[in-house]
Amino acid sequence: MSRLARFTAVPLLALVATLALIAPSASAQASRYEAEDAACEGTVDSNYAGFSGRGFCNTPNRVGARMEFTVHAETAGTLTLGVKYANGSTAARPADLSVNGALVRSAVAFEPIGAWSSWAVENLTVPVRAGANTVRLTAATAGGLANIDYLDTARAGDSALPPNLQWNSSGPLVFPKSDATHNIVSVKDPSVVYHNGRYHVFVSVVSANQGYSLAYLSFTDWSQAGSAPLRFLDTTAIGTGYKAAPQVFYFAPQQRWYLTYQIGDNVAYSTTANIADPASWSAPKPFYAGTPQIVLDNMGEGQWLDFWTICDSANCHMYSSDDNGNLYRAQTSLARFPNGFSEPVIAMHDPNHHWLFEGANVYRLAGENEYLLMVEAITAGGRIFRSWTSSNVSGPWTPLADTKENPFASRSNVTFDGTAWTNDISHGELIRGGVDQTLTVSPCDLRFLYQGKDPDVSAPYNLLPWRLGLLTQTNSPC
Ligand SMILES: [Ca+2]
Ligand SMILES: [Ca+2]
Repeated sequence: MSRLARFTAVPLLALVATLALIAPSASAQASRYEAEDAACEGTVDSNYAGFSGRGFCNTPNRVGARMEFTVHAETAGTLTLGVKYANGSTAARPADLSVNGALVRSAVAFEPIGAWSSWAVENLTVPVRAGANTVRLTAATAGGLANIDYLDTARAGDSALPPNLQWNSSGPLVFPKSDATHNIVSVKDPSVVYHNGRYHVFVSVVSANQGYSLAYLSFTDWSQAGSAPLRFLDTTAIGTGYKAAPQVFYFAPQQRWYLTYQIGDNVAYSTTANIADPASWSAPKPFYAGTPQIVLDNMGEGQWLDFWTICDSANCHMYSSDDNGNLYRAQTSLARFPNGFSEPVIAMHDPNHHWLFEGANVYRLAGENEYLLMVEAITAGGRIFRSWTSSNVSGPWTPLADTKENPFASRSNVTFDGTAWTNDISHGELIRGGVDQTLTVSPCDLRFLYQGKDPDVSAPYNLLPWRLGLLTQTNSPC
């Protein structure tokens, strides 16, 4: 099915779009503007899967082809736009972005994704005035525009977190421990919840033969973390074979604990009714039939990894990375979880794969209409975390502290109790205020359990001596 939507019909279409979208209340978290309801110079098509609503805008393949959204802003200021697009060609389809007739950014890339049924989001922060704003994309090359599905908006600025974060780190708190059948060289990738008076920590452990598996430890206080025994989960129904990067949360609708983790070419989960009993986890079940095509087409020399699930009141969202500059997001409904996850969409991309590498976390900030995204990057000075916020768990994402000079967490904004034992602030997890699938943290009490290592040791990545330490924010505004 396709529908002609001539660009000459802008006034009527713009009016319809404006009327339809004034409806969201002042508390609306984000607004979606479907391309098929906007002014599309070209056809509204539906011949490739993965779109929202009734279709997507397919412009003529020529310079100057354009489409225009009418976007409502409650107040003047900045909005972050998330433009969902498909580009199954082999070249970028750059577009000039203008707002209310003024050029905001020229040649936004709209990079190729591999297939017309694969979708990605460009995150763009723009100035707006109160009321109706025209947001226009104009093709800069002969390919025309990428196919455009919709434009999401989120307010930008006004974060509950300070723009410059400062931290103090503990020394190493959790160490590798071996037994008769496990010769462990590192503990890494922690996920942690505090429940019934105890911390419950799940980690990857790497053995001297470079094999990855999962382990569990529990303690009442951080001073006890170093003496807590490691319970190796390959002796449970989770089983042997490659398992890494766990995430634990309580899925309240089913009154079950979920442990998700990567199993090589896929992501799997186990469940239990009792988080304190590591023998009770169920056997792994994969979320997908295999690695999705969009990941295969975009991961390059990387791999699909570091899966992270967070739910709002309607949906569960699974973020993941590929070590190749892509942050993916997939979605299922709260009612269908753990089944029904969609094909992932590229939620963010950076052409420098080290700069948007892996280890993504997303949290809801308690008491705020705000979500926090953190992604690990590699710099010459070590691993760091960059950060973004959004009023919607699915984005679009606005930079918070995302530069080398102003990171979320790196050696440069961390002081140490005693020796600075690591230059890397790597894969970890914030200490949550609760345990459930909303992954809520207090913006007044940021603590980050992370992996670090002795900077003087050089070894293959899988043999690096990772240990766990705890960052505590020192400039809380609360
Ligand atoms: Ca076209
Ligand atoms: Ca659409």
